[in-house]
Amino acid sequence: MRLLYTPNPEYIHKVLVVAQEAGVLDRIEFERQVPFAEDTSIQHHNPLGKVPAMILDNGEPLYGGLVICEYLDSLSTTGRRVFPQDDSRWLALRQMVLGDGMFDATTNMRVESWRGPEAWHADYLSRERAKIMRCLETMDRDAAGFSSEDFHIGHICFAGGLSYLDLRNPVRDVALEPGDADFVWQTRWPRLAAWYESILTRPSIANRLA
Ligand SMILES: N[C@@H](CCC(=O)N[C@@H](CS)C(=O)NCC(=O)O)C(=O)O
Repeated sequence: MRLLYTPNPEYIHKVLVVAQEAGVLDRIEFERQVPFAEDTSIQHHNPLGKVPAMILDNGEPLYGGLVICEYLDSLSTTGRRVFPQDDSRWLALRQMVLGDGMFDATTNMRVESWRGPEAWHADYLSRERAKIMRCLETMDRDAAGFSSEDFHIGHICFAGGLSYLDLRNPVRDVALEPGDADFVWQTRWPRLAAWYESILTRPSIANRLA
């Protein structure tokens, strides 16, 4: 199978973490694609023009990062599943959407900020900023219930979203509200930050590939 993605070891790619947890990393051929580059061909496989996208061994495309994650998990050779199949599934999936949704809001804020301040849609930026803040608040509350044995797709998406926010930090760069120019999420949500620090040592998370 072939994975179209944008390599960047500076943040945590959820699909790569799941592939490692499932023991299927060596079955994947990697293809670098940059969605906003002129020469990208992602749209031939994914009409949405987004990475990650995957071409399965039978030639069928699969897209949506979370769908690719669930597919890779279904191939697991390790006896471990990061998509729980029991009643804990719904909390894990809700947390998956929360972490991934924060990633999306961070991307939206960053892409809008490319226009330059004179062309910004301040109301749009403000809406995306508020989503990031509410997600962090909710993730911090959720982190209070995490135990060191737990590891599922929700944790992977929290780690992916937080690492991306660390890398891009559009809240700081756009600086809409007082205090945003120094925005560091770890200062405001130390409990979430402590959990994040602990998860960074897990081999599938520590090994950033790319
Ligand atoms: N949460 C989504 C994120 C996908 C996503 O937004 N990827 C960005 C990475 S920059 C992209 O390809 N954007 C291109 C576009 O929106 O046209 C997923 O996992 O599928």
